[in-house]
Amino acid sequence: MHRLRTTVVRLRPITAPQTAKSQSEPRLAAVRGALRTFQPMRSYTASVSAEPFLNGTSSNYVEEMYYAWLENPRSVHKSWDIFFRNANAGAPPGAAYQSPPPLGGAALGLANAQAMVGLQPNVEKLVEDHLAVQSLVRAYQIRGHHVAQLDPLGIMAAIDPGPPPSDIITSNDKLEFYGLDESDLDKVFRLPTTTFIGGSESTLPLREIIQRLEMAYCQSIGVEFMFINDLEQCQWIRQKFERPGIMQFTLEEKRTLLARMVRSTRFEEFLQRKWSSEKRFGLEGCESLIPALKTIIDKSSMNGVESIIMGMPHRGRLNVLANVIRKELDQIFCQFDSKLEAADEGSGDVKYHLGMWHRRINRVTDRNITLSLMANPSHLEAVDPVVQGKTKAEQFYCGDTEGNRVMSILLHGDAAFAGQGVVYETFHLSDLPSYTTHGTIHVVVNNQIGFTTDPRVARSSSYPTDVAKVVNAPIFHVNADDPEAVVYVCNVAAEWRATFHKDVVVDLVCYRRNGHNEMDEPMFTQPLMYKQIKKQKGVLQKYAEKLIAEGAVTRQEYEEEIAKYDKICEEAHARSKDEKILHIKHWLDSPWPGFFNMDGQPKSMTSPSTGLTEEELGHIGHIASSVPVEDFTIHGGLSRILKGRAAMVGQRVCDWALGEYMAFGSLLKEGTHIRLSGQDVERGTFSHRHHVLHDQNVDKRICIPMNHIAPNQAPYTVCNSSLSEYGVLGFELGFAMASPNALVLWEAQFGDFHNTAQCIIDQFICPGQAKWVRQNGIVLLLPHGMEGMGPEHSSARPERFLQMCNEDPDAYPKFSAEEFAVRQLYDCNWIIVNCSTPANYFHVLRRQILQPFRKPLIVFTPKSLLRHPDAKSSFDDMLPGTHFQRLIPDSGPVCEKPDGVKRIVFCTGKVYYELTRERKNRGMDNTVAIARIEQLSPFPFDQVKVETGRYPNADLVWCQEEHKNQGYYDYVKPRLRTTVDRTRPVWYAGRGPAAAPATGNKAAHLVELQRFLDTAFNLDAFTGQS
Ligand SMILES: Cc1ncc(C[n+]2csc(CCOP(=O)(O)OP(=O)(O)O)c2C)c(N)n1
Ligand SMILES: [Mg+2]
Repeated sequence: MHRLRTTVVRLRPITAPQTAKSQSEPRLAAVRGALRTFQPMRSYTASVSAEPFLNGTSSNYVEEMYYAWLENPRSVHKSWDIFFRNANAGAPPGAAYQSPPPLGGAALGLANAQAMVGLQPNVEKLVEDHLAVQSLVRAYQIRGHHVAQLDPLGIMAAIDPGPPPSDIITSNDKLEFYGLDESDLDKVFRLPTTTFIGGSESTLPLREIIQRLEMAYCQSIGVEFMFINDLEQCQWIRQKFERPGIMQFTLEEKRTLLARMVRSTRFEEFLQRKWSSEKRFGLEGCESLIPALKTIIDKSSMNGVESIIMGMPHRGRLNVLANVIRKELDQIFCQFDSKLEAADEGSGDVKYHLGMWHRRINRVTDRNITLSLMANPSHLEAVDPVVQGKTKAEQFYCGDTEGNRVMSILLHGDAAFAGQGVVYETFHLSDLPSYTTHGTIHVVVNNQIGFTTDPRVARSSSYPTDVAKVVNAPIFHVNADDPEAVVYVCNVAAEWRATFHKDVVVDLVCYRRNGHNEMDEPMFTQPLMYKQIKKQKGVLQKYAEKLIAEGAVTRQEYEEEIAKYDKICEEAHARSKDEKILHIKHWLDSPWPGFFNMDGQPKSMTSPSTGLTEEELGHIGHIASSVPVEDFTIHGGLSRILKGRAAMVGQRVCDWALGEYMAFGSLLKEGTHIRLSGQDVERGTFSHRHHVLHDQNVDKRICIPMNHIAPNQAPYTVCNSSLSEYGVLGFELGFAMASPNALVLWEAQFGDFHNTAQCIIDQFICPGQAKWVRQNGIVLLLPHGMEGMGPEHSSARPERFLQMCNEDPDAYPKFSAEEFAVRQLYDCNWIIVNCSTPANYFHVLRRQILQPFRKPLIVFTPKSLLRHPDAKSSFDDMLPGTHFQRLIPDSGPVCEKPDGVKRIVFCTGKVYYELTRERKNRGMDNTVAIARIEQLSPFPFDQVKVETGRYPNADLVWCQEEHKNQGYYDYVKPRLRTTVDRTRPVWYAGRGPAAAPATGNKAAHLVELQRFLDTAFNLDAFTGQS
C-alpha cells in the first residue's frame, strides 16, 4: 500500500514546492490563520463518492484498487478497470459502475466505457483528492498528538517527537504531501465514516476539515489510541474527541473547577508559608491534579462506583489526602509538629507515605463513596500491584464480577512510570481472569523531570506512558495548564472505564515549580527549564483570569473563594496545635471491622485447636482422591495419583499434598475463603498438587474438587499467575489486606525466585505492621532444599528472612508458660516455619486463620519430601487436640536413657531425614538425639530449653545442609546460647561458607553432604575446640 501511494504521488503533476517555514514559528496559529483567509468558492458534488460501495470500510480497498489501476489498468479486474475509466470520464453519480462484462460481450462493454473516457479528465484528481482527505483524517488521528500543545512550558522536554510529521498540516505547504494545494482548501469533501468531525454534516470543505482536526487533536489534548485493535473502541474515542463543540462547560462546572483549583493551590501555599523548610513534595506546577482526580471520582460515582482504592507516590500526596480523600486538615498539619509523641508501637512512617480510608457522601452525586489511599514505601510504583490486589479482593467480597462498584486509580510520576518494571508487570495482570480489576485509571504527573534527570536520559520512548500500550490502553496526554481540558479527558477516562472495563491513562503534562523537594535547588541541573518556570504564571491565576474575562466569575468572588479556603486552613492549623499525640492508626488504609475489639486489640489471646475429626479428614481425603463431576475424563497418570491418595486415606496417612488438602478443605468448609496464586500452582511445580483437573476430551473443561467439599463452603480460588514475582506477590499482599477472613497464599516456583519480589517483602511484608499499624496474614510458600540442582532452584534464602525478624536473640522472653507461644506470635513481625511433616504443615496453615490476629507466614516448603516415603503423617497427628509443633523432639530410643546421650543435634526441615538415615546406618540411635525446630521464628526458646535440659551430658550441634554463611546458623546460634545461658558451646555441622547457594556438580553435592553428616556424627569432631 505504501509503495502504491508513493507511486501515485510520483504520477501526479508536481507543484512547485513552497519555501519551508521555520519550525520555530508558532505552527498551528500560522496554519490556522492562513487557512482562515480563504473563503469557500465553490462546492463540488463528488460523483465518484455517490457510489455506495465507495463509502465506509471498503474505501481502503477501493483506494488500493485505484492505485493499482493507475499503475497498470490490467492488474485489476475488468470491472474495476471499467469503473475507473468511467469515473475518470465523468460518469454521473451512480453510473460509473457496470456489471462485469458477460462472457463474449466484453468488447461491447469496453467500447461503451472507452466512449466515456476523456469527457471529464479532472475526475481522476477528484478521486485522488478524496483519498487524500481520508489519509489526512487518519494522519491526525494517528499522529496529531505529536503537534498538540501539551507542554505548559513550551519547551517540550517531556516529549521528543522530532520534527512535526509531514502528514500533519502545520503549514499550507504540507498540503503538497497529499497532492493538494491551497486551491483545494475550499473544495467540499465527503467525510469517511471513521471520523466524527462533521457532526451532523457528511461533507465539509477541506479548510474546515483541517481546522476541525486541529481542534480535536492538536490543542491541549493529545490522544494516542490508533494502536488499539478494536474498531468499536477506536470509534468511541474518535467521537469523544472529534465531535464539534465537545468541550462545553456550564457556568456551574467552571465555578466548581475554579474552587477546586483554589483548594489545590492554596493548600500548598499554606504549607509553604507555615513550614517553609519541611519536605512535603508539593504539587506546585500540577495543581490541576486535584480537579482531575475529583472529576474521575465524581464521574465514577455517577456510574455506580461505591469504593475507590488509590495508590500514589510522594508528589502532591498531602494535597490529595486533604482535598480528594478529605483527611481532616488538622490531622495533616499536626504531622508537621516534630514534638508530637507517637501513640502507637512500631516505627511509624513519614507523612507523605501514610495511607487513609474514608467514607463520605459525594457532593456531586449525593451517593456514598469510600476512598482509600494505600500507604506505601519510598519505592516508587511498588504499591501498584498492591492496590490492584486490594481492589480485586473488594470486588470479590461484594460479588462485583464486572468492576462496576469497586475500582482503582493509580498515580505515577513520569520518570517512575517509564523506569520501573513493576508497572509493566502490573499492566500484564490487568486482563487476566483471576487478577483483573476491570480497568484502572492511571494518572501520570508528568512534570518532565525525575529528581535531577531529564526525560531524554531517563527513557527511550517518546512518552513516559508508552508502557500502557501493551494492554491497548488509550492514552490521553493533556496540558495541565488547561484545567478544562484536564477535566474533559478525566471525564472521558472515567466513561471509558465504565464502558469497556479496561485500563486508561491520563498523562498530565505539567512542570515542577520547585526542586525535587522544597529544599532542593533545581538550577544546578536544569537551569534553562527553571528560568522558564520562574517566568511561568500559575495555573490558578491563568484560569481565574480567563473566567473573569469571560464573566463566569467576578474578581471579588474569586478572592472570596481564596479567603474562604485560607480561613479553613488557619482554623485547622489552630486546632492542630491542641494535638499532643500522633496516632498512626488514624491513618489506617484497610480497617477490618469486627475483627479486633474496640481498642484495636485481638478479641482473645488463645488459638483454638487446629485438629480435625476423623470423619472430616476422611471426607476431605475422599474429595481429594476423586473426580466430583460426571462424565469427566482425567489423564491416566492422574487417575493413578488419585488412587494413591485414596489408598493413603484408607491407611489414615497423609503426604504433603494431602496435608495441604486437609488444611484448605477444612478452612473452606468453615467459611474461610482461600486464594492460592503463583506460577503453575494449579498443578504444582512438582506435579504433586493437582487442584484443577482437566477433561482430556473437552477443551478448557476443568473441575476443582476443592469447591465440592460442602454445600455452604467458602469459594476456593487457585490461579496460575503470569510469570512475575514482584507484581503477583504485591497483588496477593493487597488481596490479603482487604480482609482477615481469607487465607491468601503466594507460592514461588522455586524459593529463590522470591528475590525478584524483594521490595514487596522488605518494604511491605516485613515492616508493614510497624510502619502502618496494619496486620496482614499472607502466606509465602517457598520451595527450598539442597538437592543437587545447582546454585539456582536450591535456596529460598532463609538467612534473609531470619535476619529481618524483630526478635532479640540475646534475651529470653519473659512470658508465662501458658501464653509463651501466643505472646511471641503476637509480638513478632512475621512467622517463619520449615515443617518436616505434612501434619505440621496442615496445622500451621490452619493456625494462620484460627489465631486471633494476623501475621505474615513464611513457609520453606519441601521438594523431594513431597514424595519421601518417611515424610508422611498419620491422621492421629491431625485429630482434635493436636496442634502445630514448634519443635519436634526426638521420640526414639534416646528418650529411654537421656543421660547416655552424647550429642543433641538441632536441625530444621529436610536434613532431618538425612540425619536419621545416617544415625541408623551408624547405629547411634542411643547416643545422638535429633530435635527439629519447626518454627524458626519466633524461636521456641521454651521448648529448646526443655530439650537441652533433657540431655545434660550432650554437646549441642546445629546441623544444616546450607552453607555456613547461609541458612539458619547465624540466626539459631545466639538463640541456642541464650537458651542455655551461654553455659554450653554450640557447634556447627554443615557446608562451609560459600558465595553461591549450592554447587552445580552433583558429585560435589554428595561429597559435601557426606562430609557434614560425618561431622554431625563424629563425637570427637569438636574435641579441643572452644
Ligand atoms: C524505586 C525507587 N528508586 C529511586 C527512588 C528515589 N527517587 C525518589 S523520587 C525520584 C524521582 C521520581 O521522578 P518522577 O517519577 O518523575 O516523580 P516526580 O518526583 O517528578 O514527581 C527518585 C529517583 C525511589 N523513591 N524509588
Ligand atoms: Mg517527574
